[in-house]
This record gives sequence, C-alpha cells and structure tokens, in this order.
Amino acid sequence: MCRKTPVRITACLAALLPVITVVSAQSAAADRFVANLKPLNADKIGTSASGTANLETADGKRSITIDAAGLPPGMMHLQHFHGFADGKAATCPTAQADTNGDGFIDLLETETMAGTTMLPFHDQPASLEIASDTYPVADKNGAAKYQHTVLLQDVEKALKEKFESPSLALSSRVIFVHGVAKDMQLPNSVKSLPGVPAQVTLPIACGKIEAVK
Ligand SMILES: [Cu+2]
Repeated sequence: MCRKTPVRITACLAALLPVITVVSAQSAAADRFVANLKPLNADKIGTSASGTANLETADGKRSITIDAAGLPPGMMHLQHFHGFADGKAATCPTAQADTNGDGFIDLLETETMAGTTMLPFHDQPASLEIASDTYPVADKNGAAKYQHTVLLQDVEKALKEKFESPSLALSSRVIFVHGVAKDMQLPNSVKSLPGVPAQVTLPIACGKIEAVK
C-alpha cells in the first residue's frame, strides 16, 4: 500500500516506471520491410539462389540485412533494388519476361516488369554507383551476408536527384541478386549492360519488398 510519506511515494513511482518505458517503446515502433528472395534462372545455371532481406528504419537510419544462400560460390554478387521512377509497382519477372525465348531471363528482360537498377547494396548505397567491388562475396558454400546502415536522408536525396523519385517507395521495389561464375558459358542472346559481361548481371534471385505489419 502507498502511504504518503516521502519514502513510500518514491517507491510507488519506481514501481510505475517499467510500465511507462514499455508504452514509449511501442509508440516508437520502427517501420520494417522484408523481401523473400526466390531463385531465377535456376534451371539454367545449376544452382538455386534464395534468401531474405530485412529493411528497418529507426532514428532516421535504415539498416539493411540480406542473407542469401545457394549462390554461385566464391565470387562477388551484385545486388540492388530495382523499380520505376514514377513509383509504379515493380514485380519480379516471370517466365513471360524471357521475350527472346532463349530460356534465360537476362537483366534487360527484367526491365518491363521490374524497372531499372536504382539502389545498390554495397558499402556506399547513397553513391548509387552500380560498379563497385564492395558487394558481398559468397563463401565456398554459396552463402553471403550483407549488413549495412544508411542515413535515410542521404539515400532519399540521392534517389530524388537521379530518378526524381519522390521517396524510397520500398513497397514498389524488388531486390535482385546477380551473377554467375565468369567462366560459365552463356549464349550470345543473354544481354547485359554495355561493356559488362552477362555473367556479372544475370539475375539469380528476386524478391518483392513488402511492409511488415
Ligand atoms: Cu540489380
């Protein structure tokens, strides 16, 4: 029982403190997004890549974690979110994306459904530089882990300048992981960016980013 003596009042306040802390933690809930990465071109490349991406905002920073497995081992893999500058919803390509019918869904064939390469997941996402040697490297078992935190305002500013995109619009983006071994034989019909071998850009996994409620 709380009697009105100074000592008792302090004890009563102390008993209330944990309740107050819990309430404030709930009101500051972070926004979270996930993408379940599913294999692309698996039947052609002989490995089935998959994984999970988590994107979480707190205190003006966005932390991104991508755990992938089944990747071609012992090599670096480009990974980005792709989307449309006008905010139209991007989707992962289906078999219909293989417009030249060669059995591969190459980078250029993803554009109708998934838009263009926007935000890279390497050591400097806000640079928006696609060419980098700091993308994650798959270990000998084909597993790769990426963890990075960016200032939300830096990324939003960069995307706005390059794409005139009003916001991150994460729910309208898809994440791609790319790349097969450089000595893998691919038909000439598999297209890539100018000057970049198709082995580097071939999509091997894709996942739509979705808000976690
Ligand atoms: Cu990409």
